[in-house]
Amino acid sequence: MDERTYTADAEPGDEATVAGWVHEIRDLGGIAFLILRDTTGKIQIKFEKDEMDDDLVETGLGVHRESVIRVAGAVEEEERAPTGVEIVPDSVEVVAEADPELPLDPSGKVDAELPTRLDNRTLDLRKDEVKAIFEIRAELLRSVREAFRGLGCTEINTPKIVATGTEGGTELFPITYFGEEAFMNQSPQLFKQLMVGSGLERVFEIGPIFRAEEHNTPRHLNEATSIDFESAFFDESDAMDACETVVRAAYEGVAENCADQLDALGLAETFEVPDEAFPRLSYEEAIERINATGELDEQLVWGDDLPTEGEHALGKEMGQHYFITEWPSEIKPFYIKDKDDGQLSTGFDLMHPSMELVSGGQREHRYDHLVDGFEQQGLDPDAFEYYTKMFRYGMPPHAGWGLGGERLVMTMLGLDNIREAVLFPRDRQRLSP
Ligand code: ATP
Ligand code: AMO
Repeated sequence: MDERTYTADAEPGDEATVAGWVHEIRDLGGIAFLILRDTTGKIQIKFEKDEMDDDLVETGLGVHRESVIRVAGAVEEEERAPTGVEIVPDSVEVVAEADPELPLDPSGKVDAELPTRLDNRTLDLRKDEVKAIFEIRAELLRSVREAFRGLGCTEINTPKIVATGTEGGTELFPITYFGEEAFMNQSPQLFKQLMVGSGLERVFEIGPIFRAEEHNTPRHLNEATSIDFESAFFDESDAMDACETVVRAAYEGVAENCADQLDALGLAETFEVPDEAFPRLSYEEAIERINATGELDEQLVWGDDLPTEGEHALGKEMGQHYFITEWPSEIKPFYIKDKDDGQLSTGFDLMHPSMELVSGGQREHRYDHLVDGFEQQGLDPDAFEYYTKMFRYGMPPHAGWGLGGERLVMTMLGLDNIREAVLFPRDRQRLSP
């Protein structure tokens, strides 16, 4: 068992045994300081050379930076120490020696490029500002789960190895499954829909999605974390309400419980929980407003998808999260229900000023319309029989959405690359570690 004293818990007057990483050694001659780091912070170990056993001084000061050591001694108050206390050691034990040459400098004094950092994530996460991202990510997911619980959802897990894709055929990763062609799932879409017709009715899933995205961009991953929601008897407006609740809860959780991490990222002063309701803009209004900014070379026309520059131009104007609703049916997937069976769909996106965060909508729950939709999208309904069949046995009207977990972290913290929000990102160049 872990019987050490965490550095943050060491109180003057205590006898403490601390263990952690050698952050820094400062040798001033007769006196030397070793700064020891653990997950809770740092503590100063003082070596007074003339007054201490030579072996102890030699072990403590001879160890390479980033080695793991265990130190036992008396905790004393010391104003000049970085945290106001220091340890005068009785014993120093080297638990795991580090090589003298490190591939990156966890003290952050020497900058490293992102690929070097991703190749050496263990060392990279010894830096407070990098560790903070993943502590915030964990808190965000915890808050999101709690919000879903407040909405009366059941958490589900659906298969990641599947027989068919749903979000467009080109982005699938094929695999071989006992001699048969199979794919890594792009979205829990069809499975979560099947669950609203089950006894569960309202569900969420937080899990990986796999997309063979061709492009290499700062906001796409080939393996991402999707936060999915689906509820029976919801329309798109109810789904947007739930989406707003969950996104706001993520911000609130981080604001409440991650003060130190926000501080490490330099965000303590600027971090804000979105307080206003997210405006809902129709697709038509959105393209009109983008055209009016004059930032695009070519004017958008009805039916165009929003180009990245268009999203940015509109995002700058909106200055906060906002929904785009009433998308043309023709550019939304087959499972999205049309509004009054017309040209407009119930599909919506939630936008952050810098990028899309969420897609969702009310779903087509009528069997005949659903099967027609497959054919119109060039998909073979027979391949999806496991799904369509259930729409013949009592499938209620329903709605839901999918939120990109890494994009939520990225936009919340103003990270400039989505890879910063993943421990071991998968992209076109990166399959290991
Ligand atoms: P020398 O043997 O070289 O004369 P010394 O043991 O007399 O060194 P000090 O003069 O006590 O060393 O301290 C050297 C430097 O370390 C000074 O700048 C002092 O302010 C700083 N210092 C001393 N003790 C501490 C401490 N416990 N925490 C932080 N800084 C300290
Ligand atoms: P969509 O394909 O828009 O919708 O995905 C939903 C959200 O997931 C995130 N996302 C990604 N994040 C990082 N890298 C990627 N390659 C990536 N692809 C998607 C985005 C996006 O907004 N089934 C629907 C959701 C639904 O209707 O419920 C779907 O998957 O933040």
